[in-house]
Amino acid sequence: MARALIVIDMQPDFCPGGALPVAGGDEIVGPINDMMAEFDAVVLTQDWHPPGHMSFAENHPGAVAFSEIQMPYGPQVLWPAHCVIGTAGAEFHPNLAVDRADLVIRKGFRPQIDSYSAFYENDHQTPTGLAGYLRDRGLSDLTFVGLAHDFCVAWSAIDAANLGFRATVIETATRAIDLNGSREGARQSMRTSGVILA
Ligand code: VGL
Ligand code: ZN
Repeated sequence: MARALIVIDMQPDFCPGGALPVAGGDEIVGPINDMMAEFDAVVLTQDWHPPGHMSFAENHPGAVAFSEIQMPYGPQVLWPAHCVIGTAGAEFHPNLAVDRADLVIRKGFRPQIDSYSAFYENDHQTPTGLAGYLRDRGLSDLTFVGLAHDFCVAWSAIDAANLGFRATVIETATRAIDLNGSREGARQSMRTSGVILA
C-alpha cells in the first residue's frame, strides 16, 4: 500500500504574523520536512483565493470576521482576507521543503465557494481532482499534517476516509484555529469517519 504525505496549507498567512494566524503554525515546518522522506509521495495544498472571495468578511458589508453565514452550499465562517492569489502570504512557508513535493494542489480559487478540503469544495460535490491523482498512482494510505487542524486538515482527512483511503492525522504536526470548540468537534468528527488520530 503506497503512502502519501498530504501537507495542508503551510503558508505564511496561517503562521504567526500572517493574515489568519494559527498559534504555533510555524513550529511544525521542521517536523513536516523531516517526515517527507518516509513517504512514497508528497502532496502540498495551497489555499488560493481571489481578492473578492466570498469567504472573506470584507466582501460582506457589515459582517464581522469569524461570524458564520449561510451560503447556498451551507454554513460558512467568514474569515479575514487571507491567501490572496499573488501575495506573499499565499506562498509556501519559506522553510518548507517544496522541492520534495510531487504535486501542488490549489483550492479556493472560485469566488463563490470556499474549499477547506483538498478533495472537494465546501459544497462536498465539486472535486479538486486529488482523489483521481492519488488513485492513478496507487497511493491509498494517506497521512495528513499542516494547517489548520480543525478546518482544512480535518475536512481533508474526513473526505479521504469517506472516499475509501486509509487516513491518518499526525496531530503533533498540526495546529488548530480552535474557533468555539472547533478543535474537539473536528477530532470527534474525524474519529466518527474512521480517521486515525496519531
Ligand atoms: C483554512 C480557513 C480558511 C485552513 C483555510 O487552511 O484551515 N481555514 N481557509
Ligand atoms: Zn481560505
